[in-house]
Amino acid sequence: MSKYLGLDSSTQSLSATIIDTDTGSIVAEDSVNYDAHFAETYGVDNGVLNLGGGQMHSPPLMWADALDLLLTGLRDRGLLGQVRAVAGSGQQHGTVYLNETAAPVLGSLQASASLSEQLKGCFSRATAPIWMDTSTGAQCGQIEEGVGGRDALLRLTGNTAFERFSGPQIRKFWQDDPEGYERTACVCLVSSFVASLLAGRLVPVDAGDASGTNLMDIRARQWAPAALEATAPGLASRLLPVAASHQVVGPISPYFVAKYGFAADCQILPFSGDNPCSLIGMGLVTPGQVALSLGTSDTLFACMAEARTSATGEGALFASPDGANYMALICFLNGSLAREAVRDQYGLDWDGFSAALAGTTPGNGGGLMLPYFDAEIVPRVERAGAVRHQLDESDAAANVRAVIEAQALSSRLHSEWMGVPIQSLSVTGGASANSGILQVFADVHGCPVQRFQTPNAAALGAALRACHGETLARAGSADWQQTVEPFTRPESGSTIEPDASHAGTYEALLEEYRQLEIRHLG
Ligand code: ADP
Ligand code: XUL
Repeated sequence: MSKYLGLDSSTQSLSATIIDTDTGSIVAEDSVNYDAHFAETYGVDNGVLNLGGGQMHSPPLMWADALDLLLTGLRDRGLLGQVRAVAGSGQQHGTVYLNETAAPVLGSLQASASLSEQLKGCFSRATAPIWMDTSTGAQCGQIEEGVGGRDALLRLTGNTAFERFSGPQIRKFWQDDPEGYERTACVCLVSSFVASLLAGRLVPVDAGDASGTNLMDIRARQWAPAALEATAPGLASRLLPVAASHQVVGPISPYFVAKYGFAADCQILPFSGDNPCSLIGMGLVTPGQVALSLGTSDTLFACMAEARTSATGEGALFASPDGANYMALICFLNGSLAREAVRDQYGLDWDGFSAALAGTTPGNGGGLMLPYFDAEIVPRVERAGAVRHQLDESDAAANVRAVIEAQALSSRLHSEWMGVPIQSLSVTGGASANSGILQVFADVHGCPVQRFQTPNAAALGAALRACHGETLARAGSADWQQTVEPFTRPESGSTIEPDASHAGTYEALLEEYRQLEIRHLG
């Protein structure tokens, strides 16, 4: 019996993955969609309340109701009694504001009532701002200034101030509703709020999710006093100390034992953010391992040994929940957006697109494109507009190659700051079905590319964290690579090796691309 439960409290749903580490298999996956069950009760649309002025919130009581509902379904399938430990993932950055009654209520939950019935008096703010909130621009500037500038905050916390991050949300609450802030005994993140329900007491934030607050010293993995002071008065007393991600918190609350049949000694671990959990769920526990999701946008996840930052604050830096490493998260907005723009401009389907790629040569005869079909996040480009350099717009095939080479070159160029040579690239997402695209990424990065599938990397990563932490506590040691390996194998036969004969071409093209970007973006 070695079953572990990973929960993922995301923007639109709460999901569960149960793994069996004896057989190396996923034994259950389940999900509760918020709109489907709670749109009427809580008024959410896509899980969110749009309060106007860029304020995007969610009701924490809805997350508690979803937990009761999800566990009811798993209990009825007889799946919970053998679970040794639970860990979880939460959408990053969102903040939950609890008053002083929260701790005692959590400590005396009764199985005869629901979580939301018992918790409804425990909030000093009815709703929680989440990562989609863009109302905190002014606070970002104030926090950066408060710690000595943008670069100072970047060095200290690993990130410049982002509107969606927790610190700016907290500062805005203090400014807009000082009395509400005064009534706040504890500020949780989404992750630590759900963990607290399960443990029946206030559970600290782990270092992975704390990295998304603009409040943590990224190297010390502790709250940074200068950042707390720049954010809101008395904030230190409203936060529990940052927890080590692997440190077991204690047994599950008796509420869940009585109601859902968990074993009384089932252990709870601190939850982490969805991106840090996904890093683990994709098996990235060794520096230099990188995953690339080729979806609507292209998102690169990397495991790195040191807390490096890009000089311009490109990408986000989080502590890895593996306890030792760090993760970089880099979002290239123009992923499938740009690939589809080219495909459609030339009236192709994906087969025609692939044929065009196959019929052109690496380096594209020097024809380059800056693929900003939409405003871009990395590098920062405010205004949409693709740029062609020595590239004939009427030549469909050359434009197909140009957009793919641009994306591969850009992913290499804008991950140089990590200072980690990319050893392997695991790709997922819709466009990973296209072997021609993957060959270009392999050649440009000079490393093997392999396809992998993880239905819910965040929930799987949480379950793997539960296994690792519980094993460490029980047996005294646990190995990360061994823990993740059975669950994160690439699709067999999917590895694409780089073609060494193109290495020189792409080294030269990388420099040309760099210069082209500098000329256009300064
Ligand atoms: P998201 O989860 O961001 O919505 P997906 O990972 O599901 O996106 O990817 C969907 C995208 O995959 C589609 O929009 C399409 O552009 C792309 N796609 C699907 N098949 C191919 C293919 N053969 N070649 C290139 N791109 C493809
Ligand atoms: C990352 C981010 C989102 C949220 C929700 O910085 O804002 O990915 O974690 O998924």
